Amino acid sequence: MTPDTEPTPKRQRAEDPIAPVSRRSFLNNVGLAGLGAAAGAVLPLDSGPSPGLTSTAQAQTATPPTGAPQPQGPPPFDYPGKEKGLVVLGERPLVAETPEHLLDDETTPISKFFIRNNGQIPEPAANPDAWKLTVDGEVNNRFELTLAELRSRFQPRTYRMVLECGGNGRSFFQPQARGNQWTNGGAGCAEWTGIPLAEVLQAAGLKDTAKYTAHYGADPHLSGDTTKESLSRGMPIAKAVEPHSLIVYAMNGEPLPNIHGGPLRLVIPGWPGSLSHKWLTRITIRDREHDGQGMTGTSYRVPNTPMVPGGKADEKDFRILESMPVRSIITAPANGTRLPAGTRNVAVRGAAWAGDLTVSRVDISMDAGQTWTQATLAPPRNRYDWNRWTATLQLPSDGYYEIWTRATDSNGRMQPPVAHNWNPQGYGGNTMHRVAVLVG
Ligand SMILES: Nc1nc2c(c(=O)[nH]1)N[C@H]1C(S)=C(S)[C@@H](COP(=O)(O)O)O[C@H]1N2
Ligand SMILES: [Mo]
Repeated sequence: MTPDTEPTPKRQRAEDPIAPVSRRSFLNNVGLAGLGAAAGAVLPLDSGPSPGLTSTAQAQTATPPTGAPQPQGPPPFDYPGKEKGLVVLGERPLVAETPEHLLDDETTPISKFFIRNNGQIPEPAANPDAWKLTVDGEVNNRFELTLAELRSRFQPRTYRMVLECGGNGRSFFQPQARGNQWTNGGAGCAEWTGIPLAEVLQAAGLKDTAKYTAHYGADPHLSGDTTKESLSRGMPIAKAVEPHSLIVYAMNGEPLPNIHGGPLRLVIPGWPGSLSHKWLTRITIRDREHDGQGMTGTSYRVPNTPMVPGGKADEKDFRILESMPVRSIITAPANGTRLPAGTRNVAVRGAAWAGDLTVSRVDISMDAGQTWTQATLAPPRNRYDWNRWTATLQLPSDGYYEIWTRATDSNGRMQPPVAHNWNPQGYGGNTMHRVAVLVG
């Protein structure tokens, strides 16, 4: 099995009575449960959601009529140090996403940060300082450094940067794409402290033949087969030597937690999270593109020529997914919020980011995109930080509203209303995010 290709169980979320439809809707399940509890009886129910643009209210078919048992919210996530509100997308390997409303902090706390594993979670290192990293392949001086040596030989940097799973937004594709059904919560923005990979590669001395990296870590394959890698991805040298590509040992000022790859991981911002190798033990420099677990077939690849949704993939026409597409999320109000009658001004907050690019603007709408209000962007702290944004919406009356957000990147590309460029493993699903609110 290749990463992100694990067969998708029909119902990955126990609380999701009409999984295929509601997962593809714009609702996240927490919000859905919230509306169900707060306002289910007054929301219109529609049994025939149209493909593509399903209105948030139609997605409420998940809510049985009054009198029938109301759907329960997702079972609380039970993992040491993690918020109960994270939503489990898979238990083996452990994958959990952060509902958009839990991404309301400027810096995502560790307790709310999403989790994505392809293999088993290794035991925490007994002696983190003695953790060894090997750099070999197309280098003049193959070397092995402990974490303690790494810290003493090189000068650390701290940047706040978005880490985003390559499959973030996958659940918005129709027909359903293979893999974990992320809504928008396969992303977070933490402060990462580490050593620029460029400096370590410079110390190793890249040969003229150096073209591509290959990453290896200590997490056992899900099957327990020691000859197999859970994941082994790589990138062109040009990306590896960007100043923000870090070998990280601290997250939000704390030693990197085991679940996030501690004691040592890569953080390669802007590109699929799978490059940010956890439990990092070895970087091999290659003279050609890497062919490890997650590099071939349709894994982390998108078609050059738009294909028929659900059709057969011609793998020869696929290229490696590099920079992630522009995305914005509404982090407040939470989906399903009920506001007091008479509320006319609604403060809306969120975040936006754009892979290697920057965000040029964010607009929000409360009338299904007929009119848009431009949000105010806070400047990012550093490259690859997200933009926090705020806006105030004026509502003409009480009633049911959907708030939509769309960001535009520095190349003028805007988030589409529907997931675009379907591909078998559902990369690049960056539809506008929508939340439902009820006033009165
Ligand atoms: N060793 C190892 N590193 C890994 C993975 C993995 O399965 N094994 N998953 C990758 C993927 S697909 C993502 S999106 C990120 C998730 O990082 P997080 O769990 O710290 O949020 O880690 C990446 N690094
Ligand atoms: Mo990922």
